Amino acid sequence: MTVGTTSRLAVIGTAGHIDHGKTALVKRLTGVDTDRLPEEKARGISIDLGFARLVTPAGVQVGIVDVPGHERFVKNMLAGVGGIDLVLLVIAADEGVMPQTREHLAIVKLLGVPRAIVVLTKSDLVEPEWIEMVMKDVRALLADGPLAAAPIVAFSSATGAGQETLLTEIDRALAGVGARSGDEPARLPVDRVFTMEGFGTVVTGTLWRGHVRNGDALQLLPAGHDVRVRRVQVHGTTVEEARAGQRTALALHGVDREQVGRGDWLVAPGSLQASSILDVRFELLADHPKPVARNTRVRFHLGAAETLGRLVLLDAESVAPGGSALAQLRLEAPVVAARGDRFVIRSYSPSHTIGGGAVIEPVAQKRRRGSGGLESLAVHERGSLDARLVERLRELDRPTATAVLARTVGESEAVVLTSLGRLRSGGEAVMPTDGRWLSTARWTAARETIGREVSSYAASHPGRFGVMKGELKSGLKSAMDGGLFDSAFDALVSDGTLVQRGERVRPAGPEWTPPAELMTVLERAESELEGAGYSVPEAETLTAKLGASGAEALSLGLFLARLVRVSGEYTYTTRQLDALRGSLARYFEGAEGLSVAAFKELTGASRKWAVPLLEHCDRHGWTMRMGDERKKGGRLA
Ligand SMILES: Nc1nc2c(ncn2[C@@H]2O[C@H](COP(=O)(O)OP(=O)(O)OP(=O)(O)O)[C@@H](O)[C@H]2O)c(=O)[nH]1
Ligand SMILES: [Mg+2]
Repeated sequence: MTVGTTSRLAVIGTAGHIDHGKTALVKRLTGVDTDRLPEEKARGISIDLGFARLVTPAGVQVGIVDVPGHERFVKNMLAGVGGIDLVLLVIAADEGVMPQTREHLAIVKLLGVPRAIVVLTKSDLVEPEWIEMVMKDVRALLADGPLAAAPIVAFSSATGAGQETLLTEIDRALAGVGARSGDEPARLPVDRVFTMEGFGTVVTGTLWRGHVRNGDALQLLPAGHDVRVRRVQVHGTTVEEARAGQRTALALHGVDREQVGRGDWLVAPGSLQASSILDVRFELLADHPKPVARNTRVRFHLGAAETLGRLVLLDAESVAPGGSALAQLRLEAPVVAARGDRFVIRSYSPSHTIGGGAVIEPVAQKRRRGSGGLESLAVHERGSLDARLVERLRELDRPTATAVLARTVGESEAVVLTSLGRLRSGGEAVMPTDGRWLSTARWTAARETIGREVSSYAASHPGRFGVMKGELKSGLKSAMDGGLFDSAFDALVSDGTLVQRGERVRPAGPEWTPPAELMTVLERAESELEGAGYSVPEAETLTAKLGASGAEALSLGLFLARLVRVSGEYTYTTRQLDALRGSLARYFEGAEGLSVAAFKELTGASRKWAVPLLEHCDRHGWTMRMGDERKKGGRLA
């Protein structure tokens, strides 16, 4: 069998009560007995998922997932029906509608399986009038639901009666299956894991989204392992690429058999994030016997995963049968979800399906009841993409990449980018740094806060050009994110609102001139230093001599580059160092090497000053240390 790019592919799942003939039906259609476990053979029932392939008369390559009907294995059934295109709801004509017929039907509806065919099996065991009656029951069961128009086919695995009609109906149903978008990030729920000679760990599942190629890097969630695809199979054939909607087997490099299990996800790296807390819309089944309380222990089913946890209602004390509520799922282990994912909720013990719903926030924070924020959740649930993005930007306190925004609102990057462009034109969003977005409100507030801080510093420190950037940033640490500070600061400087000189920054406006009194003190400092030759006084002595504004004047001198700090202890005037540089240049005109002794002679300073001065000369490339001597440095013109 070859799977060409033009082949049409689809996934079909069975559903229905135990012993109603699902596995016999699959065998009749495909020749494959999907009950392969010894225990399944011994007990004559299906326990786990079974897989088979079928090519329909119209040439559609179909992967069939056969599920168990036993009420104890609904968990396994749930692992198989996610992502299918068509369900065959199997009802034995002799028994009619039974408990798991109802439960499986409820699950299929909760998960939003888009197409169904009802197959009345064992038609050979009953009279035609009886079949008519069962059909009526089925019509009543499906009435008013999304599957009300599903065809009903009488069928017998024993005689083959109805087989042609069934295949015709399958082709008719699958004719409506469009190619799923392959452009989105890949996402595959793992429903089976095994090892294969020569290929190591192999996982299978229905590819929900995107495409997977040989050699692709993927992420295994929730554990977070990085893996590489070393072989791709679709419907049993090795291919270059698997696309959304196909039964896919992937041989993986980078994980052992023990590190992968049913319920895990393979996703495009970075496209989804695991979380134990989700915000959801919860719907209680209409035939549930009683309301569900505010805080209920439940089993959460999404993809092929079952996770225990609590369902906490957010906007109601309880939900009545047929009703719904905003709710938070607080789970005992992280799960991998996307906005809009459909899920199923089962009771904890005894376990049976009670409802389900759709994910609103796949990665949520614990919400306290009555703490508000439900309006925002409502926007995320039902709002337009623009509205949801505005809401998301409002919640984010730093410029955020388009890809991250796309992930958190559960839409493709291209669509999100278009919407952001619209929001920018409308003045609701800004892109302060390339490819990162922020709400206009946060952006304006950040700029104003920085501007205010810079102005107030300048006003209270007239002797300084302005505040140091680092000091400003750390002072605002609790008020704004570091990334936001950097972008807002850069923008303020580049648009001329702030003026930066070195590390200091002040508001634009009249030219800054240092106060005259301070300049006088600085001039006194200069003459103190120059009066001492190269044997300048130590920092503390100098400051003490200058009086109260001594330290301030020295720091002004450094900022104006009239003073230079040579070491922790010694500061010189720029003029002194220029002169030193000149003497060195002249010295090297007549000599190759400079010893410490010669330097002492040149400067008239003792070792205490000579050593830090020489080190300063080394640092500036005026001299170059070679053993005990200095050579002429490259920067000494
Ligand atoms: N006479 C008759 N027997 C059938 C037909 N379909 C299934 N059976 C029998 O019914 C029994 C159960 O069939 P299965 O196909 O295993 O039922 P199932 O729905 O897969 O059961 P689970 O997977 O355990 O839920 C078997 O003994 C089958 O031989 C049919 O069309 N006619
Ligand atoms: Mg079976």
